[in-house]
Amino acid sequence: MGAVPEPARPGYDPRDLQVGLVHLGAGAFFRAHQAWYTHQVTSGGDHTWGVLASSQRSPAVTDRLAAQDGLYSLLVRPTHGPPSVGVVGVIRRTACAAVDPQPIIDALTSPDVHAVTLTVTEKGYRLDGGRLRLDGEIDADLAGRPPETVVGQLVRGLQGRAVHGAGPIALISCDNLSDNGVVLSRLVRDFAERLSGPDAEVTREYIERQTTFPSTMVDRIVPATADADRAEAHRLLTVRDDAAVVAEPFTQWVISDEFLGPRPAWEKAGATLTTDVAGYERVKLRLLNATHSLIAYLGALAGYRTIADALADPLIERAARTLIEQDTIPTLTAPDGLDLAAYSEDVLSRFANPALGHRTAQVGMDGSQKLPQRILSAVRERRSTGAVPRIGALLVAAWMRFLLGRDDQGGTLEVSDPMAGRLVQLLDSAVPTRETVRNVLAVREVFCDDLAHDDQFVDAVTYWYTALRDHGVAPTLQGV
Ligand code: CS2
Repeated sequence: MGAVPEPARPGYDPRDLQVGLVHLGAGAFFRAHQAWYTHQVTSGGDHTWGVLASSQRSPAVTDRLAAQDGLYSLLVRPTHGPPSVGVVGVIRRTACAAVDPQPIIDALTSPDVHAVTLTVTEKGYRLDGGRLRLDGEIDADLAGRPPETVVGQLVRGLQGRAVHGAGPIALISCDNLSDNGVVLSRLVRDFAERLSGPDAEVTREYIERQTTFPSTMVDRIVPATADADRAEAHRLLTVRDDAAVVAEPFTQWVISDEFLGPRPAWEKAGATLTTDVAGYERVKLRLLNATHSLIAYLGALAGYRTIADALADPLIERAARTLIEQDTIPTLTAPDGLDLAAYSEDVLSRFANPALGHRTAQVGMDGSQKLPQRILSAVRERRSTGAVPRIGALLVAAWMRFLLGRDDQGGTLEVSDPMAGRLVQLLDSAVPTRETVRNVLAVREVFCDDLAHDDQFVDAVTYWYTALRDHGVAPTLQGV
């Protein structure tokens, strides 16, 4: 560290840190969010929260971090004024599950480790209707191979803790899922129930008595790092950083206070420890994430590359505001007296930050995994009062058009979704439009069993889908 210039050093010596946390999913979001909070706690003098950061599939990020002794910089880009940079040193070890999960299991088993945070994205949970999707991968993990699934890795770690008496642990989901802690606890239990062998019972008992699953709401806009960001970090730091991440200034972390053992004092870094995470999570998913997805799909179809450019289009802005006012705010109860209208305004001004360069294609990815918690539960709640959530239907229709991979000018859209193949086949079929829409709404993994049978909702989605296809985004939005 001695030769590294001043701005490129954290205010503590990373070599002093003991590993007390494991993180699964060492992508940009983790480095700009959870690791940043832990960095603040560490800067305050508590050196017991070094992190083992792991990736699931590709070792690209963890290799880059390892080559820099875990150090990386966080570039913060405000709407106005110059960016700032800070160096984070809490990542002390790295591992990639696809290469070798053993270091992750070993760390999970260590008595010095007291919590695990997860940002493995919606699809990393392998959900099927809120339960664990029992497929060949899970079977193989259960049969005892080095675990390749997230839940398999966690349960193997818990098994090690149970056998070695390693003390309690908190497993903290930080993905954009409603009731993410409850979801994770169900998945872990679904896996553990199927364990066999001499440690199975003691593992299940350990899960019941010594494992907690705090739910969380996480919020920070973290676009994929671009070359311009790396160049800016280089300029500010005076050293090159291949693992730099970029974020907006805003950050929020609400955590359910369910810990049986020690935890980092994340509240000293601004996190909120509370008993009402579900209320915050619902507000964030419906007011921020649903609106983000709407802007992303409409924007991409209209030919806008970034969220800020898309939102600068008055027609798209109006659609976003109408979604909030008519379809999502009416489904929400504000936690702790939060002002929902003011919250929504803040969200829109964060989206408008042009310095972030947040791509519509990035927010548009994995729609099949995101729409259920962002908009479909709100759609159901509106339908149960008899209302037809028009802009909610527009969001679903715009996502369907986006999946076909062409914008209004015929340009190619970058589509990435684990269910794209199957959905595009349904969308490309020769049946009448209303049937096409109904067939997509009948995909149970996304829409459950109800929405395809709701004629008014099918009509609403068909209306927007037809308008987007026949006229494009701008003329369609005149009708919002
Ligand atoms: C975005 C989120 O990519 C997306 O789907 O909506 O990553 C969003 O930027 C974060 O949830 C903000 O906290």
